[in-house]
Amino acid sequence: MSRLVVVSNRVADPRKPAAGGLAVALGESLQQTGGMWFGWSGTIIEDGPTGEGELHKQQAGKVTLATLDLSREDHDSYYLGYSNKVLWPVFHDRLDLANFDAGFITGYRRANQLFARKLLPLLRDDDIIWVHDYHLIPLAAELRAMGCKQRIGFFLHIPLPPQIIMAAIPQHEWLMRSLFAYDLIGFQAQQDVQHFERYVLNEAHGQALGNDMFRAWNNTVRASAFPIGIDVDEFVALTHAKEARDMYDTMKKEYSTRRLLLGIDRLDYSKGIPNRVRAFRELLANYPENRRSATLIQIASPTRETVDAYGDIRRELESLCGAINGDYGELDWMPVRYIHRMVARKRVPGLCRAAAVGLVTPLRDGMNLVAKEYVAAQDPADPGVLVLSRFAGAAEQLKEALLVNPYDTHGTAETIQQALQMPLDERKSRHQRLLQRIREHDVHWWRETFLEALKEVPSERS
Ligand code: ADQ
Repeated sequence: MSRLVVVSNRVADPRKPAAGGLAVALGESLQQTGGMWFGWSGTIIEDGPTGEGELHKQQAGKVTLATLDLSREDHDSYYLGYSNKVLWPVFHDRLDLANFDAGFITGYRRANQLFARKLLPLLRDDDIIWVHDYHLIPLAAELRAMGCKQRIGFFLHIPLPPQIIMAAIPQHEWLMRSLFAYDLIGFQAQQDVQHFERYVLNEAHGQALGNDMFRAWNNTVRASAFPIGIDVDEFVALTHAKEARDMYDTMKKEYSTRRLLLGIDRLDYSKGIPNRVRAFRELLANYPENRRSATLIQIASPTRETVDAYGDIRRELESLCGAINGDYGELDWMPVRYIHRMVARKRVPGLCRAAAVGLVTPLRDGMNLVAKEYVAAQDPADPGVLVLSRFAGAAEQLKEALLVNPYDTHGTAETIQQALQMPLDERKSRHQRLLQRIREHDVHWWRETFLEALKEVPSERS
């Protein structure tokens, strides 16, 4: 059996239970065949030379963790710069937030070359390599330039933007050409594959060969949708464990006469949190029966705080929540509880189960796992309702959720009201179908289907 090599910006120790669903899924796969997980160590060397970084190797059961330090300059231009000030905003359709500083692309290339140079000597001939996410788009091209012939797959966790938005990135052609150094590209949604196809046909003047095979720049690649899922069994088990039950009991007691609406996100501008809060304000304004009753709990964990756009979204949200609480709050009721912190993973299912409405309303999202976690945590006998943005990848699958356009404040408020009033029978039948869908396409399905496809895709190199 060939060895699996996973490459991602960050590396997690698969033996540690706290790591999230994705880390568990990849770790599990690595444990099965024995494997290697390669990425940045998380350490930044102040004044370190650019394009250099010490390699650390550590054994975690059957898995080798191989990690690299990065110099401050490489980290800031590759990670904070090109990854998070160019690729993240543009791939989420936010050209207005992109900063095309010329130094960023230099650092991004340099860091990817460094990754390739350090990874190459660790590889065996029959390894299967699986690269993750936008930080590492050019990694296969760099490896190929150094003679690497192994199969390499790539999974993009965020959306691929439409051709016309992609084309705004000064290096768009180089990025797309780099993707053709892989054997298989996995996207979250069918829509991403369509965006890829449009780009290949219209911008690269390539061909769609059928069966998800594409040809451009003298290379052929397969590009398909592999929607990521959660570990449903693990999440259901977590829901019944003590921490989650305690959380559920506390919430039910505290809000015994009230209806809870819940949002859990990283505090990222792509998640549409201010739009959600505005829709909630409209709900209170238009349907006064919800005052003193419906309560929005918004948990937003800090993320990428050194990037300016993240400070701006934080200030916007704080002022919005303050204004609603000022306008509608009573001595014994605050409409919004905004918590700028991470909730312990084991408590998340309890919170989800206590909420009558799950609000997952990103302006753009590759998939969104919270939507699936919310469904998994519900009591099938009395489930809550998922309100889901049509712009999340998850909307292609979760058709029984109430889909909204998060830019449409009025429409979203109307849909929240519909969710709050939905009869039990309808809630149950929608939930049953949703649960079935997330079970059919769980994280194990995602990993196995991707790796199977990577092994089978015709490759011109090996
Ligand atoms: P993210 O943008 O991080 O991931 P998401 O899919 O929602 O988004 O996953 C977040 C995970 O972190 C979930 O498991 C959630 O429970 C947890 N989480 C988020 N905020 C939290 C908080 N405040 N407290 C505790 N836990 C919190 C990227 C893409 C997504 C894609 C995933 C996986 O942007 O579209 O679904 O990768 O591919």
